[in-house]
Parts: sequence; structure tokens; C-alpha cells
Amino acid sequence: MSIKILLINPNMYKYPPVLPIGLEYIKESLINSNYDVDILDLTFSDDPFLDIKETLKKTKFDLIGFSIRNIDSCIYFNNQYFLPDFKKIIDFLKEFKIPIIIGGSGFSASPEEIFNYLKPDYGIIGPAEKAFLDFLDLWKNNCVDIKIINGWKYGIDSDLVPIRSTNLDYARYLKSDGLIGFTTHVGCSNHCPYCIEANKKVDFRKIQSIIREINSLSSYGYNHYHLSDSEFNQDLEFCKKFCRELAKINSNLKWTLYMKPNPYDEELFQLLRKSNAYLITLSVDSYDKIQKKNNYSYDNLENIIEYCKKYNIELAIDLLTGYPYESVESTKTVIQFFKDNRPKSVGISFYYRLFNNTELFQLIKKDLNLKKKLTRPLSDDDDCLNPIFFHQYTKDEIQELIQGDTLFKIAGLTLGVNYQLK
Ligand code: B12
Ligand code: SF4
Repeated sequence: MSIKILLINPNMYKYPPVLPIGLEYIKESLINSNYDVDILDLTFSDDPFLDIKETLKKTKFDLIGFSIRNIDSCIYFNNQYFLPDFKKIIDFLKEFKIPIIIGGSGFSASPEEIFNYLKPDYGIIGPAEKAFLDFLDLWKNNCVDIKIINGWKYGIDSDLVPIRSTNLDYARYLKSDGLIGFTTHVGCSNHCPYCIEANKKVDFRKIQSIIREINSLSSYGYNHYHLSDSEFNQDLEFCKKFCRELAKINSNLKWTLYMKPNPYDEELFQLLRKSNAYLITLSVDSYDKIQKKNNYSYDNLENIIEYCKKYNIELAIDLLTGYPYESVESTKTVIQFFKDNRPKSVGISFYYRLFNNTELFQLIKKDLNLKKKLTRPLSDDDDCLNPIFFHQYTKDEIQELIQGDTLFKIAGLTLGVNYQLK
């Protein structure tokens, strides 16, 4: 008899609602290995407890997979902390005496800490298409000897072509301003000291697999996408090849993506335009030490702004400023730079969300003066799950530096992401 697995998406945050594509990818991988898999999507649920109860009454499941995409909304203003609600759901699930395995990008940001807080049976860090299969082989034979499995060691299945939109109410997401995601790779080679995704091995999907996935979605009439890579441009040649192939699919298709300031060249922007990329969100740090770590400077930013203008692609900057030991002069310089060069918008974040295991957290722990600039007291054994931020500036100080220039928007004051904040 085949093992029956229920994958639950408990993410009810809706600014915007996000399709649980990670669960669609896992489902495809498990189905290909003859497991029986259902997805319970709670995004639009009025009563998640009732929906879970009904689902578990109808069918007998052997294992529950619980996805944790976000710990919190990560931005200081209007911050929302999701883990306490997830804990209530996990505690409720435990009453059904079915083993629970957790995973997802939120879980992967702080795995030990979240595992200790939620107390599931197992967890998988990072990509799970392959790791989950290996886990199941061991689990079936009662041979699992570790609680938290590292999916980064397994990587992704580059041939996987998920057949999507069969289990989820895509129309409802689209009506509520959600977009359809797809990935080209996992990982990020940059070294941003505050980021939970830094220094993660980059593992590419085969371009023909990605194109087949998009072709299939496009055949259902879905033509508007948000890339779900951390940053698109890990490898310039891969990016160009992908854009060339994407441009062949369908002229109604359009997409938006995240990029970092390096690598790039003019041809990349030409090809992005050709494939109907209409909006790039570019992650930028003002601190020169972080720029250097990641191999870019203001010259590169100037080029990117120029190419976006030339090829008619909107450019939204996600700017971080006020890193520990960064001077006010440095913040003034970045603001003046964007005032002069004028991309479409600049979202400014000056509160850094702390996560255990990051370089930033280690730095702050060592310096009493930095600890004074946190949004709540830091205890000796703090796991940082309960949101905590480092900041050098107040909102008023940043507003004074911006001087009413509407190019700049303070992140979090209005809920939503760049493609929504027109
Ligand atoms: C693309 C993206 C977006 C896009 C999504 C577009 C779209 N339509 O898909 C947009 C711009 C809308 C967005 C919005 C937000 N995002 Co976002 N986003 C991402 C990003 C880059 C990719 C997520 C993704 O889809 N990956 C691709 C899929 C295939 O992978 P996956 O979901 O991780 O699933 C895999 C594994 O995690 C695992 N897995 C997943 N579920 C499960 C379950 C089980 C049981 C197991 C075993 C494994 C498992 O297996 C899957 C397959 O390998 C991640 C960072 C990252 N690289 O993960 C941030 C990230 C998830 N986002 C984040 C945040 C904060 C947000 C916002 C709150 C921002 C804001 N303040 O508005 C909103 C939240 C929106 C919402 N409703 O949840 C944070 C969460 C951090 C945290 N503290 O928890 C991340 C980690 C970025 C970061 N470094 O800070 N986001
Ligand atoms: S480039 Fe983006 S995803 Fe990569 S480490 Fe920096 S902030 Fe994180």
C-alpha cells in the first residue's frame, strides 16, 4: 500500500498571497516515486483548524508535511510574527498522532531554533525535492537517526518538471493580486552579512525543464510571473540562455524578478527585455564594505539604471542602509546617488532583522554599543525568533535625509511588495 502524505501550507499572509510552489515541487517529486500526496492550502481559509479536522477525517494520512515559508514579515514597520500561530496549528495536528515533518525557507533560516520551538518529529533544511525521498526511504524502514536533515547536501532534481495548478486555486490567488512563481536555481553566492540565504551553494535547474514548466502553465492561460529565485543573476551565461529560450514561448508572457548588482552586462538587459521582463527589484547595500564583499560599486549601479532605462524595464531598488559602523556620510551618499540617477523607486530599509547564525548577529553580540541599538533587549540565549532589529536611524532622521523626494519609500509603512507598490 502506498504511503499517504498531506502537505500543509499554513501561510495566511496576503500582502500579497503567495502560491506554495515549494509544495507543488515536492509533490511532483514524491508522486514520481509513487507516493500518494495531497496539498491542504490554508491561505484563504476562514478556519484553519476546522479545515484540518475535515481533511484528516476524510482521509487517513501516514505523514504530515508542514511548510514554514516565513518566520515573520522581516520588516520593522507593521511587522507580523507568524510562528506563534503555526505553533497553535502544530499543537492541534499533534492530537491526530500522525508524524509531522517541517521545512520551507522560514524554517531553513533558523532550523534548530524553530525545531525546538514547534517540536515536530522531523525537519528538512533547504531544498527538499531529493532529501524528502531519501528521508522517506529511511523512515519507511524505521532507520531515521537524525531529526533535522540538510537538504543542501542533496541539492535539487534539475530534471524535475512540476505539473502545476492542479491542486491549488490559482484563480483566487490571481484575483487577490498574487503572481505565479517559478525557479531557475536555488542558492546564492553573495556574502551579505545579515542574510539567511548568503553563501548557499547554487544549483541550477535544466533550462529545458524550466521552459517545459512555464509552457505547461502558459497553456492554461497563465502568463504573468514572479521569479522565485533569491536573485536571478548568479551566472551570466545561464541567465542569457534562459532569457533567449523564454522569449520563444509566448509573446503575452511577462515577468518580474529579483537581481543583485553583479554579474551583468548590456546584453543581459537586452535579453530580459526580449523575454518581457518588465520590473527588476535590485538589492543594494549602501555600506562600501558590503558592496566590496559582493564585487560591485556605484559605477555598476549607474550602468544598471542606464540599461533599464534604455531597454524600458522598470527598476525598483531595495536599499539597506545603516549597517553597524557605517557612517551617516555613507547613507547620505547613497540617497544623493539615487536622487541624481533616479530609478523607478527606492524602498529604504534601515532596520536589520537579526537571525541566529548570521555574521551580523555575531558582530552585535560582541559589542555593547551595538546592543544598545536593538529594538528589544537581547538575552544571553536569545534565539532571535521573536523579531529583533538593529537600527542606527529613526524614521524622522531618514525622512529628513530624503527631504520629501517621492522616489523614496520607507519599507513597511505600506504593506505590499514592489510589483504592487506602483
Ligand atoms: C520569490 C519570493 C517572494 C515573492 C514570491 C513571488 C511568487 N509569486 O512566488 C514575493 C515578492 C511576492 C515575496 C513576498 C514576501 N516575502 Co519572499 N521570498 C521569495 C524567495 C526569494 C523565494 C521563495 C520561493 O518561492 N522559492 C521557491 C520554492 C520552490 O522554494 P521553497 O518555497 O523554499 O520550497 C522548497 C524548500 O523550502 C522546501 N520546503 C518548502 N515547504 C516545505 C515543507 C516541507 C514539509 C518540507 C520537508 C520542505 C519544504 O522544499 C521546497 C522545494 O525544494 C524567498 C527566499 C528564498 N530563496 O527562499 C523569499 C522569502 C521567503 N520571503 C521573505 C519575506 C519576508 C517575504 C514577505 C513577508 C516580504 C514582505 N515584508 O512583504 C512577503 C510575504 C508574502 C507571503 N504571502 O508570504 C523571507 C522570509 C524570511 C523569514 N523571516 O521568514 C524570505 C526567506 C527572504 C529573506 N531572505 O528574507 N517573496
Ligand atoms: S544577494 Fe540577496 S539573497 Fe544573496 S546574500 Fe545578498 S541579500 Fe541574500
